Amino acid sequence: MSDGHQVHTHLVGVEDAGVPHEVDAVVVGAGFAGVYALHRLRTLGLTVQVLEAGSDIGGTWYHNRYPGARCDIESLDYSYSFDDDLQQEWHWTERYAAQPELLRYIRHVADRYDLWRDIRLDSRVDAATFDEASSRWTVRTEHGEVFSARFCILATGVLSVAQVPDIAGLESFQGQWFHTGDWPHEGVDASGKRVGVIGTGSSATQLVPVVAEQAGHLTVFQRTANFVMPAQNHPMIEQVEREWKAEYPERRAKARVSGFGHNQLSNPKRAMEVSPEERRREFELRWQLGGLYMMRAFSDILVDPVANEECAEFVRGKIREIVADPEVAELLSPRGFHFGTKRLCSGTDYYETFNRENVTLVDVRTAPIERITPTGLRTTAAEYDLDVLIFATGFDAMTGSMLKIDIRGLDGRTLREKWAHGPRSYLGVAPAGFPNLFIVAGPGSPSVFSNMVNSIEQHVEWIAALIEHAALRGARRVEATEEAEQAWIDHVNEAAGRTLYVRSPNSWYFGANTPGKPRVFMPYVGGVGTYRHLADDVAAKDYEGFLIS
Ligand code: NA7
Repeated sequence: MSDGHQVHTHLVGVEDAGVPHEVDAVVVGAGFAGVYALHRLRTLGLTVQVLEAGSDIGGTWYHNRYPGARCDIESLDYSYSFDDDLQQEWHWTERYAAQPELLRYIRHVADRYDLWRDIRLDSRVDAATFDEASSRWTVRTEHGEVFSARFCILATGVLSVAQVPDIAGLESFQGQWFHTGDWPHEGVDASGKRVGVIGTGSSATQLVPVVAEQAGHLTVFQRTANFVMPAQNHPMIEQVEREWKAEYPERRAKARVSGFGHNQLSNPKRAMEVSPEERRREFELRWQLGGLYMMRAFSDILVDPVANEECAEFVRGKIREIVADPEVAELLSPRGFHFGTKRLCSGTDYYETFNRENVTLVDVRTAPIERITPTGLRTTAAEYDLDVLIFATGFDAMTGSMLKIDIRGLDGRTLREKWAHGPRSYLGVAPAGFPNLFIVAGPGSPSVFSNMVNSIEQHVEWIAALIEHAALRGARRVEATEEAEQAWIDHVNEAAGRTLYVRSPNSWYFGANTPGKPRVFMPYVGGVGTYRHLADDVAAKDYEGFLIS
């Protein structure tokens, strides 16, 4: 592994400050999206500067280092497809790669395609302004570096702004506290300690079983029980890898036109058209396949409340089978929202962990957290002494990373003003009023409803093609129209309206976990294949809905 990137990570010297570096495109963020955007735009002959806030590339897989962190899409799917040599050469050691392996992979990609020299680390972007006279973006970092670029590409990630809830007394806590999305590099020694975890989403459900093994005692503070599928993770099976790699062209093609951008088996049948025995068999099969496969047990799981409840009850039955104490099993059983409408979790031994002597589940819905104390945490019902407190409390999802930047488009209007009532953009890619600005895999696109790497590749390639198209026409400005944007928003809402998501608005898909955020359903649920088709159709019609001048 080359460490060549360090050569390019210098903080700007005083002599650089304020003098714009001219490039064709600035890419903000060096996760999977930013790294590929750099590679792709470079192949067009563009000069590109990637600006990354973190001290390494990897985005999500750089920051989320908590024990147990791994992806919930099989790695043979959750990986770049743009170069067959890359996908043939790389060997994943597990069915679902853990965070360190994903980080190694993305660093390997940067090495392999000589990307480090155009990536600046420790360079958080805090402002981007469109200049109408030159049709260029001026992008500033927190250190005062200034870049002038024709195009600005936001590859800032959808789950990258960690949220610590505003609970009174945190500053008084004498133990150590951490957020899963900002985990210390040296790790956290929980051995023998009294550990508390707040939250029971994807991060917590991966972390809890691992920490339970080390901690003296672990207390899990649960506000909402989630559906947690067994990941059924295991070391990579040689034959699976061989077959998958032999079939890569077909498998990638299938993923691109599928609903969610991967190769998971979808059952086209409706749940209630089959017998109770067949339904149970199918749910059981999905439980054994593990991870997110349950979402595709029947075609109407996310549409028909009756089908959905059948699935939910099957999972609750599993919880009752696994968890020895019936009261704990009931507390762990999700109720009050439809299966899958809060992000489905995929973990290993999550429910089993609550059979351990050193693990306690505390319901903070009926007895909410009152405050953090110097020695631990107090709910309205009891006090808990803790040495370590872990916030697995999620992110300001989908828009947070963009709205942290002072982005100004036409007439000095900020993105924050434009998105005051929820994110708006054409195809989830281009906000009207912000020429030459593109968003990768953000709100209004399949994004978190898909295999992110697949959606990232689709977006980056589509954006690159649009930039190339503009360049061939000698254009300096590419801009979505308000009408096209509105029609797209209508379509996004109409697609969501056909599903059960809109009936369970208490999720980060709606921004419900972030105080003061507008409650708007953000991702596009029409399907990855449909989205690709619609985006390609726009391109085929000479980028209908864009003004290119
Ligand atoms: P999530 O899925 O947003 O989960 C956060 C959890 O933290 C969830 O259980 C919340 O309960 C809980 N939470 C948040 N604030 C509080 C307070 N104040 N008190 C008690 N409990 C709280 O974040 P993750 O990091 O697990 O996962 C994010 C995504 O990453 C995931 O969906 C995957 O796509 C990958 P709530 O449900 O709001 O009642």
